[in-house]
Amino acid sequence: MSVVTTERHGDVLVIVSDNPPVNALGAAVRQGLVDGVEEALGDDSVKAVVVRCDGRTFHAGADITEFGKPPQGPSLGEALDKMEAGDKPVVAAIHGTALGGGCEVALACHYRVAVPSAKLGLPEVKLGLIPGAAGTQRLPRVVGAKAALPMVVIGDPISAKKAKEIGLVDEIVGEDTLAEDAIAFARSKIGQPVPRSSEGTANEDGVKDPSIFDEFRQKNGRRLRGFDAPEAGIQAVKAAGEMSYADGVKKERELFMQLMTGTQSAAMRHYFFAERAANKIDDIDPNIDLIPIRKVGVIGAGTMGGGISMNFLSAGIPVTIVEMQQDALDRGTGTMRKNYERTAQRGRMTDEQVEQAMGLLTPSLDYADFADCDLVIEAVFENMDIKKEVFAKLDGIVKQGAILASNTSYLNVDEIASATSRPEYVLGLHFFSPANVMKLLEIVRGEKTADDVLMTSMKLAKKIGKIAVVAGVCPGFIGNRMLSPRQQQAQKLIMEGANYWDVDDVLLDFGFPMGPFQMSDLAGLDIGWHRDPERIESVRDALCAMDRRGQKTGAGYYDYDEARNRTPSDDVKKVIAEFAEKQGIEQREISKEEIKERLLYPMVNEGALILEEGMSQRASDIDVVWINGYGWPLYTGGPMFWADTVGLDNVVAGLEKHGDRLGENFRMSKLLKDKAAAGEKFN
Ligand code: T1G
Repeated sequence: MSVVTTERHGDVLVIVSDNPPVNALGAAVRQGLVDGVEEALGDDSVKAVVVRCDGRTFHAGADITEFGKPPQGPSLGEALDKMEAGDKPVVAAIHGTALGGGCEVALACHYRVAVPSAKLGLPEVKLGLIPGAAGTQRLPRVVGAKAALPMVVIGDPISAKKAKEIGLVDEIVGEDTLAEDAIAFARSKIGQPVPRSSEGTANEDGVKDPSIFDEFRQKNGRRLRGFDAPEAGIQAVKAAGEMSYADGVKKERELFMQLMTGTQSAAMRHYFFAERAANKIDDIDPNIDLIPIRKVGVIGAGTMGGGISMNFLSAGIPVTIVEMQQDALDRGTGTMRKNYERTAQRGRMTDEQVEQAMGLLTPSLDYADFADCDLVIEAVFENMDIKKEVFAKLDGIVKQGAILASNTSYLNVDEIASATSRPEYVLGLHFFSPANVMKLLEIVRGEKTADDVLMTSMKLAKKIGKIAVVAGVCPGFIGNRMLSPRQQQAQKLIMEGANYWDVDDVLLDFGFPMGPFQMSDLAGLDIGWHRDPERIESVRDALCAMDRRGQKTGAGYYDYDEARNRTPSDDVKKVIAEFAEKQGIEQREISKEEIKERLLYPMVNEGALILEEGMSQRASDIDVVWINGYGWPLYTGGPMFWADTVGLDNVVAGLEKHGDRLGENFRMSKLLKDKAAAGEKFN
């Protein structure tokens, strides 16, 4: 059965694609579109054409699984040129998400109609690419360079309403009458000259005011730092105003191919599939019956408890939140309301949505109110005794069959489960702070955690908008366990003479949002400090005693000006040197290359240990954790994909070269060594 068929409705020919799950524009679909257009143009009784899709969405892009393989059948560009060149009106009938190549199909049509819920976008930049089928040349000619820039360079989709406003969509039709409305629209255009996007002139706005391109670069500099595709996107949109259509398409192709053959796009396409693979639990039937989660309980209304609660409230799931003291409870619920109101002020939520969310919250001082919850999450102090006490109490109150979850960031979930009579219903749900913002969720699978409990949690994670990864029970699970060797090396490096600002700069230049010493200054050096200025047992104690407690005191590791710009401090460098001397550590010059290897290679090794111990299902899950939880730069694909691009043999050689500097408890992963020796990769 062909993935593309045609239907006659009087003098209108409808070309229908049905290529689940998202009508990706694979070779068969492209061929089908060409055949459909040729049928329409070759039949005089056909006066107009509609292009539409069955299933959940209009074409959602090129078939990413085809990338990197030899191209087959007609290219999308060829198919679209054929579609646009005819004199019979071609109408795109859009529902779902017309993305990437899908949006380019719509642009090659002479008209576009969409249902109200439809979205249109060019997200190629999120795959390290730019549109490759003339999207960067047609879009500006239809909507102008200014409106095209964010679509091409940021890659977020826009609503059908917004698309109509900027002229990308000609008409919004009935949500349930797309097929017939599109045919009627096409019929209404019979006999009129067809408007071709490639002949549009809206792109002149970028010619009249070329400053829009630099303004766009400035405005988005931070979020685009390190990525190659955004700049290519800007150049392609600019070319649409400066070159003929044909030359602009050539320019786009040249930029596209540079990106397609680059590491960044390979990394970001890896991540696209890695994020989706993380949802899959290899040894559990995906169709297992789930536990209905109608009501959630959260213990603790502090930063974590409040943030965790907001995830469920925003997804329309009622939450009962319990604190020990009324003032702590009031403070917590007040903070949640303030967070929502701030989101509403930014226009990302309406006031009634704020009331709706807060209306689902039941504050309480009594554990008994947890009795009918289907899931209870504790976010209390990170102390095993306290956690076990809480779980034992919950076990006696919460109905049988409910899930009891700990938000612990490194404690042993099996030990916590042992405090209950229902270890099958216990697991870890490790949210990252701020819990209502950070996408990552580590789902910690206890030894006894039941399959339906685990799968329910994974599905629930997606429902509350989290990117979840299953982790095994080990100290720090996946993320924090790999952070630990990096932190240890950072401390060792500065004691051996490395400049602490070089350590930060190496991670900044690699693409992290900031380095460990900047991070400490931001968080405050006095977190967890014993507060006795006479007791100086670490560099941090010394700095706190000097009142250098971080940005909030204007100085920490760095000196800060009123704009919080950081400057390295010789005083701090001296404090570190004195400590090193006291510990008899010989200081030396340390290169940025050595710093980078000693910060990142031990992380890769720890990731390999996690894999060989079965604490993570797959290497790509580790990439998902680090990209979403710790700011590992997306354009390198995550620690394990990055190690593959470095070469595992080079990683092993680097670790062996640094030998005992990696610390006495460093243990080389056998999996890493074996893969390196066999010339294999993690992914
Ligand atoms: N190609 C191949 N498979 C795709 C795909 C695609 N473009 N999009 C989704 N899938 C698979 C996905 O792997 C998953 O598979 C299933 O479909 C459901 O996806 C020439 C070069 C459309 C918003 O970047 O953003 O066009 O896990 O779980 O949450 O200029 O998928 O079930 O086996 O994400 O409802 C540009 C990518 C490509 C859009 C739906 N297009 N897709 O989200 O479902 S480059 C994109 C999405 C391009 C042209 C250039 C989302 C979605 P499985 P899902 P969802």
